[in-house]
Amino acid sequence: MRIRAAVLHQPGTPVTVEEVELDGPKADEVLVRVAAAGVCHSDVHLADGALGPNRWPMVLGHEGAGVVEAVGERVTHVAPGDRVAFSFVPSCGACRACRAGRRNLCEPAGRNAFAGRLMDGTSRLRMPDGTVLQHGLMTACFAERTVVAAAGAVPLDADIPLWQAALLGCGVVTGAGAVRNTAGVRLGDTVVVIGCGGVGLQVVAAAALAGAGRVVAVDRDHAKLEMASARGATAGVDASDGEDLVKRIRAAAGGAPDWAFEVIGRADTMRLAWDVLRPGGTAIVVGLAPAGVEVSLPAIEFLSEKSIKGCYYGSTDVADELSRLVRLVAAGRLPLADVISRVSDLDGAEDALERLRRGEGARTVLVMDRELAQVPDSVP
Ligand code: PAD
Ligand code: ZN
Repeated sequence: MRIRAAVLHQPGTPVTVEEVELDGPKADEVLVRVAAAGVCHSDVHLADGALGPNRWPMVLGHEGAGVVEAVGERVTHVAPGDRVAFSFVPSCGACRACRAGRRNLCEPAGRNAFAGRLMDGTSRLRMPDGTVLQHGLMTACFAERTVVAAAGAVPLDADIPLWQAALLGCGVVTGAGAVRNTAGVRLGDTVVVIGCGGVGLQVVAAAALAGAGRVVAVDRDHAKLEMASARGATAGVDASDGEDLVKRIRAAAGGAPDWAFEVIGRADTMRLAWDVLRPGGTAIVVGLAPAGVEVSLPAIEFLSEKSIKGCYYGSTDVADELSRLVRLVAAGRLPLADVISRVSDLDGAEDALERLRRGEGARTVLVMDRELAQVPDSVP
C-alpha cells in the first residue's frame, strides 16, 4: 500500500515527507494505523548520522501509538481495532539475554534494529522506485501506517488518549525504568537529573513517584527547569553558567547525591554526573552520545566505590513495564500531556528535529489523524 512517511535520505539533509510503499504484515507481524508519534533526541542522532554508518535511507520514528488494522499469522495478543503503543525492542524471548530476564537487551532485536529490518531480517518499506527503506528502530512510526513485529505492538488496556500514549514507548518507559530498574531508587534517596528534556522529565517524575527525598533538576534551559518543578523536582539548577556547577548542584541537593542521571548524551555532563556523587553513589547514563565520543574519569575515585552504569530502554521487559505504567497514567498519577510542548502534523517532522537540535521545548507529538489520536479541539 502507499503511505506518507518521513524519510531520511542522507544524514545532514532535512527529512522529507513523501509517499512510500508498505507491504502487509507477514507472520508474527502487525499492521498499525499510526495515530501519533513523539519526536525523541535519538531521532535527531539518527538524522544526523551520529549512530553509525549505513543507517539510511530510513523511515524515522520509534515512539508512538495507533490502532491495529491487520495481523499476520500466529499473532494472537492483538486484533484489528485494538489500541497499541510501540516498543522498539520486540524481544524474541528465546535468546540468551531474554532467557536471563534482560529482555531489553534481546540479541536478534538489537541486531535487526541496528540494521533497520524487522525480525526476519527483511524490510516492508520501499521507495516507489524500489529502493529498500530501513525501519527506524524497527518502528518507523513517522508514517501514516507501519508494520511492526508482533511483540512491538503493546496493547493499551486503559483509555489514554493516543496523542499522549504516543510517549509511553520511549521517553516514559526509559525514564521510569532508569529510576526503578537501572538504579533502584529508594525512599528518601537524593536524585540529580542532568538534562530535563522529553526523557529527563520522565526521570524526574519517576524519581518523585519512587519517593526520592530530593530531586534536583539540572538543565541549561529555564523552561525545562519549570516543567521539572511541576513534575516533582524539589530544586532546579541552571547549567547555562558552568561555574561551580558541582557545588551548586550539591547545595541544591542538600549534599552529594546518591544517584545522578545523565539524560543528554555529552561527555562533559556524564563527567558532571560522576563528579557530583557521594562515595558509594551511582551515575546512570541514559543519554546517548554520538559514536566515537569518549568519557574519562578520575580512576582513584573508584576507591570511594562510586559507580557508573549504562541504561538501555529502562533495563526491563518493556512490554510489561509499559502496561504497568499505563495504569499509573490512567489513575492520574503520571501526567503525560505536560511534556508535550507542541502538536504538529507529519509534515512538521523536520521542524520538530530542528527544535530539539536548538534545545527548544520538550516533546513534539506528530499527529497523523487528530480524531484517531483523540486530540481535543483546545490543543492547537
Ligand atoms: P532533549 O533534547 O529533549 O533533552 C535534552 C535536554 O538536555 C534539553 O532539555 C537541553 O536543554 C538539555 N541540555 C543540553 N545540553 C545541556 C548541557 N550542556 N547542560 C545542561 N543541560 C543541557 O532529548 P531527549 O530527552 O529526547 O533525549 C535525551 C538523551 O537520551 C538523548 O541523547 C537520547 O538519544 C537519549 C535516549 N536514550 C535512551 C536510552 O535507552 N538510553 C532512550 C531514549 C533517549
Ligand atoms: Zn527515543
